[in-house]
Amino acid sequence: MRKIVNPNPNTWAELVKRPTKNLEELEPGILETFKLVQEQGDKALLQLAQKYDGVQLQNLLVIPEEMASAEAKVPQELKEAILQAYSNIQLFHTQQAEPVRQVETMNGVNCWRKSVAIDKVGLYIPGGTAPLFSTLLMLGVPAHIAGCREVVLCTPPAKDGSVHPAILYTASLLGINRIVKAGGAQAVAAMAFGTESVPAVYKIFGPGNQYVTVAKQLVSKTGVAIDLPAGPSEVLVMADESANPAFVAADLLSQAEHGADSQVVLLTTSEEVLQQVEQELEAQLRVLPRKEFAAKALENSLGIILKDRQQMLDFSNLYAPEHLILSVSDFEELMDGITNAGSVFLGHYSPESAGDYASGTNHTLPTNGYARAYSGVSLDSFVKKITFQYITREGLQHIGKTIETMAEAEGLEAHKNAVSIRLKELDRV
Ligand code: HSO
Ligand code: ZN
Repeated sequence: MRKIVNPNPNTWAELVKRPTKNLEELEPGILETFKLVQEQGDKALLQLAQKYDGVQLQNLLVIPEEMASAEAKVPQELKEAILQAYSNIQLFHTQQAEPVRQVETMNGVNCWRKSVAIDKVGLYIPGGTAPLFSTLLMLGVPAHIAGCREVVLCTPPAKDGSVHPAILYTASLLGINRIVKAGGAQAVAAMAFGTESVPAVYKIFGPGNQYVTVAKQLVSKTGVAIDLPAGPSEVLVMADESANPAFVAADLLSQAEHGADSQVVLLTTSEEVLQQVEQELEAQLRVLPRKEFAAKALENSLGIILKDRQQMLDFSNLYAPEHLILSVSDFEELMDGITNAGSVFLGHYSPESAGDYASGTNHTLPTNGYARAYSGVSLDSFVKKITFQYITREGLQHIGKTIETMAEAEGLEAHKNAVSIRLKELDRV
């Protein structure tokens, strides 16, 4: 962890920059993959599973027998945990539904807005070093509440052609029955363009490696929506003297273990706190199974001493962390000053892991400073909001003149006429 003491505020803009990678060089290969999937559909997916996942698949889609046997492989304790998390996430996201409110802006001019599910969505769940069935809950629960008619799930198969049982168990809870054994850019292509087995969807969700990220960006240029511009995970912790250094170190490591490119930041006003956290980091890191990733991530990470709480808040708002933990005694005084963050964890007993798994909030969040302008995934991400209006005869008589005047001033005669022609008819009767 790079230690920085009282950095001059005019250096902050540099400090909050994430270590970025240039991913443009991946584009040609990904476009090749797209072409293959567009031309050969399922056949391309099977071929690419062989090439990238090292597996000769018997079937591209998970079959009911695989679903049934997965259920038996998930330990009871894990099932119960998944059910508890499901229930909390469901409760929190159900409350996000927006009621239809009809507004009469003028006499006889009625406007309202209605949320309508995105008909077809695609969820990508990475395989690789960790089977993120928790991410499937975070995407599948709001998709289910929104009422998306077609939900496809793509996830790369293991070497033996299987999909992790916890992913299949979670999918069955969510009623997702089209599970495609495909990963990487080819999975994104399949969901964007469609194949014999994979319906083309309107929006693609989910994290992934660099290939998946670039593939999502590329298909988004063709009119398929994507959830968020994804980047490596990050957490920023503000800690004061009341913080427990072991807790703080554990929180920092919980993000650092995601990957070598994760970034964690500690802000404190106390030299002593920083020192103690550093000691704890060392001790806890040593025994972590994923210590290689975490150690690499810590190399890109920052421990910063600032003058006071206001500076901590200002720095954090500039950084716009995906996750923000306030390990301070008076978080109530700080929390209203937070303007940029994906998800916030208050006090000493709200670890980020709670939001990652089970408290109810969503863990698909804006990284890389996108929290300045983007929100995390929520029920809103799975619906479009359609506006309606109904204008009565009297309504048009009330509002007509305003429209005519504005249309005329913009030089748009046909617009004006669409009102005038009706007003004339109303005058006649
Ligand atoms: N912290 C990750 C989500 C996750 N953590 C899944 C554990 N499993 C999102 O930034
Ligand atoms: Zn996490």
